[in-house]
Amino acid sequence: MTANVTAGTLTGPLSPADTDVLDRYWRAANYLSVGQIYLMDNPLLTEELRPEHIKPRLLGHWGTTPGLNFMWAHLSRAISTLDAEMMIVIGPGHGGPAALANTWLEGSYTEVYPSIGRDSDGMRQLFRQFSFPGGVPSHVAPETPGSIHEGGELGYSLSHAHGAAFDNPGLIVACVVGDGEAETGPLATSWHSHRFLNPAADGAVLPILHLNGYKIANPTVLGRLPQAELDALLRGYGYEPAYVTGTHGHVPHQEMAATLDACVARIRAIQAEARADHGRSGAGWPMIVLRSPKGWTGPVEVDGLPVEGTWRSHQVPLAEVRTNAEHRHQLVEWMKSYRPEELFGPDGSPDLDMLAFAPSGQRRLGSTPHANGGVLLRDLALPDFRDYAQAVPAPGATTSEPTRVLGGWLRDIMRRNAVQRNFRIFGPDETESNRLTAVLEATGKTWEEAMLPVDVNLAADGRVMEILSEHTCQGWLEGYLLTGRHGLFSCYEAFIHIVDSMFNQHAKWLEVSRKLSWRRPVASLNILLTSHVWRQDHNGFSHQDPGFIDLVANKKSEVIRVYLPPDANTLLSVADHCLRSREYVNVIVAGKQPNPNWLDMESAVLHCTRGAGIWKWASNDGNPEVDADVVLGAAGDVPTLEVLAATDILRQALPELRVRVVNVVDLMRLQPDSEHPHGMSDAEFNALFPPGRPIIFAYHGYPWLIHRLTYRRDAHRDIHVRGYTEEGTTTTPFDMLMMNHMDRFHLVMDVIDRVPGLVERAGELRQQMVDMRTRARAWTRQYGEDIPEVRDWQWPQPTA
Ligand SMILES: Cc1ncc(C[n+]2csc(CCOP(=O)(O)OP(=O)(O)O)c2C)c(N)n1
Ligand SMILES: [Mg+2]
Repeated sequence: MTANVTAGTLTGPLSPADTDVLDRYWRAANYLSVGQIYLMDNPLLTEELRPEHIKPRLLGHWGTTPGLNFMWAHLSRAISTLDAEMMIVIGPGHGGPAALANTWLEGSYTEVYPSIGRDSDGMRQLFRQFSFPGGVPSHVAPETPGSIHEGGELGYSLSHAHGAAFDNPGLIVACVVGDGEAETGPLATSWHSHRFLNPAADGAVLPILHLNGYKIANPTVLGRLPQAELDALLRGYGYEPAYVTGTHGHVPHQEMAATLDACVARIRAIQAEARADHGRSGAGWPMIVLRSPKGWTGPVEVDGLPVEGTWRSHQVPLAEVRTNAEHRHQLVEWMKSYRPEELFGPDGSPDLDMLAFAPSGQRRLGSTPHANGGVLLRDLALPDFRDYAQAVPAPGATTSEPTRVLGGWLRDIMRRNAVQRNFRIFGPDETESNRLTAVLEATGKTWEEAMLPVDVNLAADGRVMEILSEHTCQGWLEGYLLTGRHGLFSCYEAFIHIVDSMFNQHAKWLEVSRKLSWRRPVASLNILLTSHVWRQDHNGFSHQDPGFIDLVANKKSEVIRVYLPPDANTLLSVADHCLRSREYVNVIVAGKQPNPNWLDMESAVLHCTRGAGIWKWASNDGNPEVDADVVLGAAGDVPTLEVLAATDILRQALPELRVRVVNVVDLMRLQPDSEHPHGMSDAEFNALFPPGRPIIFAYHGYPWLIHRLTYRRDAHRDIHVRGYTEEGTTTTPFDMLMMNHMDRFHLVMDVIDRVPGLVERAGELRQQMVDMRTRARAWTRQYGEDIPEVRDWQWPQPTA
């Protein structure tokens, strides 16, 4: 696709008057951007620029900003003239001044922040607040209207943009990709995203590769590729690239306008074709490559060194404006080169003619409701999870694969929300491996490419999104949630670490958004971790890592929740809670292997509502006059089973020992109520874990986290935690437990060692435990599986 222009000519869709409007708008946005980086007073340069008008700390990123301003001006025109619904995702989010300048110009900003008016005082405040203590961040942050993407950490723009486009058939998401950003792993894989975008039912993404040639201090790989290689690369990714390369006068405007017109027409043609017969157009999606100088229109040279068009313009091209009169002079020249007198009235208000192409109302890029997804969010229609209850005639009497049970409920959520089209499940090729297979009875796995007879469960309009890129899954889901929909990411526990940093960024986004009254709450990010550390039977050490929970626990307590349901019914109850919640990251760790059902549904709901509790049926304390000698605590399905097996041994061998079993589903309950909204008061905590007697706590993950969460409790000195201590390999489930000293025999030994006076009485039992470990280990070595008395152990069942 080529625009109807050749470099150096003025032919194209724009009349001279149109070009003038666009150019003035662009100049205004550039003026406002420079002003934000430098000035805290004298916004219209009505007085001579003096040092006290200049910010003492010059912070921000100029280099990317003029290109972003150029795009915003042209996207606004396309929205208006083509009657298009668009939103923008800005990969190089360090160009915050651009988003702020444009939202102020188009009026979106003042609507959200009425104190920053569209007049000279508002302009002064707009400038002053930028990157200023108590002001607004330098990036396209949650504070910025029209944004779902901060861009502080580079790499997620395209996956966010696609997440926004899914199930939004009328929306075009313009996505600016930095040419440096394009070198990141997450961005590199996300070029494949359009292979999962259904032109019939989804919206479109229009990538705009911002080829300004440089990063902070280096050229970019894509910027230096020979044109033919760049073109081949992008075509290989399935795009039809259009190049906008003019840099002077009216040419870039004509090129960009013609190119955008053609791209939108192309998108509409692809969609119309697909929507007419639900077929797939053979042609690639359009994309734009904007090859422009970094720091375009900024100082050409500073202190004798080239700046415009080089990496030197990345941040603040004139670094000493306050102290260096020559720099100050250059700044004035630079700002005046935009001819502010043609752009703003004497009162500082933007000239209305210049806004001729700016859309109005919710069509403005800064006002699209899609970027404030909570406004559009509708509750999911959730089937009653109790209908999926596993029968539990007695604790441990039946067995289920928890995630398989969850899959049945998820299938029916898919069905009930098929018309709303606001629920998707994401995963890196693991939905079936994680045993959520039943969802595929309700929908397919999205696939837009060729299908072969050997393929199963693929569908062009599927709602299970599988790509072998945890980054892309996470990015898609974040984009989907932030635009007002619901979803679940299911992932092998060890590999969720791949998105550690994305989780961090999303949690930060939520933390800030919560404080902004105009941002409406979005659905929580639900992460189901299964195929977890203790049951990596097919794999081994590489697949054994429960550390994501530790990372999650670092984030502000307001936005994070961690659940470790011990069985199928508790998993259903927890999942229901999570899919109803807003503004959290919920992490659920649940096994997929056959696991005893401990709680009937009524008990499960009570237990999950409490978040932690004494399992009376497993305990033999409870008489108020003779309380527990020892508390056995558990968090996680496998630890729960081991604790119960250890309890069984203790109750048989030492019937006089009073054992209390406490199970924790909601890990954050362990924290004090001053630290986490779910935290227990000290009284509640002491009621479960009475101080002064040993607490042996078996935990799913790295043991230190339990200490971290409970260090303020009176009972802390009595808590002894067993967990995963980074001992792993491909071996049997019980051998894994023995390697990490969390097996039932070791837990019994811990009890004997910790309960005062017991070691003297229970020497023989202790020795038996040592021997049992030896026998169990030897059995695995001889027979390749766990010793039957461990494998077949059951919680004692009531005799009929
Ligand atoms: C993942 C990540 N790594 C490093 C950085 C630090 N950083 C900020 S901007 C930048 C250069 C970005 O270059 P590009 O994407 O080309 O943006 P532009 O040239 O438009 O400024 C870098 C490396 C970052 N923000 N995120
Ligand atoms: Mg760049």
